[in-house]
Amino acid sequence: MQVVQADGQNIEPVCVDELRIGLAETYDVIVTPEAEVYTVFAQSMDRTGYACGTLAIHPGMTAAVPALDKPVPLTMMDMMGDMSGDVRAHHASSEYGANVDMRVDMPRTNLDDPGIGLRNNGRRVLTYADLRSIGESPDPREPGREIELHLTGNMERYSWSFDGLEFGASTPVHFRLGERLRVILVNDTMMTHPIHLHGMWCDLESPGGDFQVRKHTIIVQPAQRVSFRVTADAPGRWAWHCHLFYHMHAGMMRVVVVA
Ligand SMILES: [Cu+2]
Repeated sequence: MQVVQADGQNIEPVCVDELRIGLAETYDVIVTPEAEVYTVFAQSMDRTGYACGTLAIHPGMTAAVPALDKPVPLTMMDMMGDMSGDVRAHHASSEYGANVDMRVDMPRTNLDDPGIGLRNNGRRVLTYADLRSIGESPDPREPGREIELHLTGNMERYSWSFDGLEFGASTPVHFRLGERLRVILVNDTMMTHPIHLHGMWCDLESPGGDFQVRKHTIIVQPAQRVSFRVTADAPGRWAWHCHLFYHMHAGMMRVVVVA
């Protein structure tokens, strides 16, 4: 597959065998058939089920359907981050409470990780390091300030939150209309969260802080730190949340006010 768009935005084409799609993410791919019939196969991340379709030159043709991959346990990197790295996280005081059962002190910043269950599987798997918007940064201004939020939870209580504050206990995040700011997300949990910002684009940065790709939903892997730039060009109140419904509903949601 040649991936040509991410979240509806043109990217430098990249060829892969497989890609992970977080809830709300979209990818557009071009397939150039070399055989007459293919199975397009999509398995859930927990490997309990799949959907598949057939791409063929004539109706009624079928191709082999692969077996589900085996579930893979988390690694130390998924729980501890990068212990040899030099990025240290600072945790808000609200992260020290019953809503949070885990904090990552040394998050990893690598974007070239295909994620849990997709590492070293013999296939060419898309990673965020492969995604490059075509052209220059849509807003070349340097960010005027930074906002850091941590993705938090307590697995046993099934509580999910930002900075340890469930939605009902939180206050809005304020963006100033017209500003360019940097948002840093640190995942203090062992789950993979697709974080969706309404109303404005997220311009994902490389680990070195260079503009890489424009998206509206950014997967944050366990123990990972990502940063992106936002141009606050949409006045109003916007939802910002994990797109896994069970997480959003349990509290991993904030209101962003742009004014
Ligand atoms: Cu989530």
